[in-house]
Amino acid sequence: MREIVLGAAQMGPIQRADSRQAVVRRMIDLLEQAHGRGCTLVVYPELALTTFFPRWLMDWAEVDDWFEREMPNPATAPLFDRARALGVAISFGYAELTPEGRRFNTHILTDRQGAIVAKYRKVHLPGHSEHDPDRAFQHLEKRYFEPGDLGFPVWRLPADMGGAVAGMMICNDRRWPEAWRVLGLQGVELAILGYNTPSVNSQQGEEGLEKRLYHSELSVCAGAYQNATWAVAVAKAGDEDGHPLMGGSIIVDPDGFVVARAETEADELLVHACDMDATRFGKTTIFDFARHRRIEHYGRICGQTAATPPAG
Ligand code: CDV
Repeated sequence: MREIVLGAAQMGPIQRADSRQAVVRRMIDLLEQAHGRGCTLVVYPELALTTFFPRWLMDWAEVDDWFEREMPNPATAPLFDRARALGVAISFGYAELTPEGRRFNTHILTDRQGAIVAKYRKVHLPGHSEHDPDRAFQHLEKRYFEPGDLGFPVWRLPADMGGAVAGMMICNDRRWPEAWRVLGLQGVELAILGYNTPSVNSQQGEEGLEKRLYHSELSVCAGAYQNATWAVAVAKAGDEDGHPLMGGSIIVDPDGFVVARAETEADELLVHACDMDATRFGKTTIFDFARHRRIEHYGRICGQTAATPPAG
């Protein structure tokens, strides 16, 4: 058995005025709970260190305060130190400002010795880049971030993490089967994902929380099943300065079943022992890609963006 005892560390809301230090203390609390329950990897949400700031239209001078220039840094070092001391790998999202001045929505993964072994930059940025008066609230990810430039890589984790093949996505990526399949084509066994999803659709207020939770879960369960991979999807949830984010964090098995689900919109830990060998059956039967994929018919997937229905 190649096992990862996986902790999904859902986080409750982070207010605009909360310091990184206060947030890191909460992350360390979750880490210690996870260690107490035997976890070898703990996954935190997208933009785990701050409020979901893309809801605010800000002066550029203020924007960079929400970004990290290095990782780890003085605010996050205590989390890395504690994770290293406990022998627990961690994965979390943050806003990255590169030395060249580029801004990305980023997620990293460490090994159990606290070294960063993997970095992903969000590819599918939702929202808009200018103030949109028709929305109930703003979602300015296209303003503050560039689309990720690293693609969807996977990484072979060390033996003390089951030698698992891990990949990462961030939030909106989970709704795109292309992202899952690119990971699937590299043999992914654990798909790691964090999210900040408003409880309300800014363009369709009547949509309702139930439908939004369903779409999130549907996407993750389908992606896991169709690529025969474990998946973990971790929310930042609750009311951030009057803006509600949904919970619904889940761990999903390679058959697409939810094996653990959050019940609150607060800091909450889910734990499940994930056997990476449980991915083998799906990968060698119905989703044996080498035998069954028909790439001669998939050209449109990479050849066009917009749908082109026939004239009529
Ligand atoms: N942070 C996100 O990417 N949120 C989106 C919003 C736009 C719904 C999501 O897909 O959940």
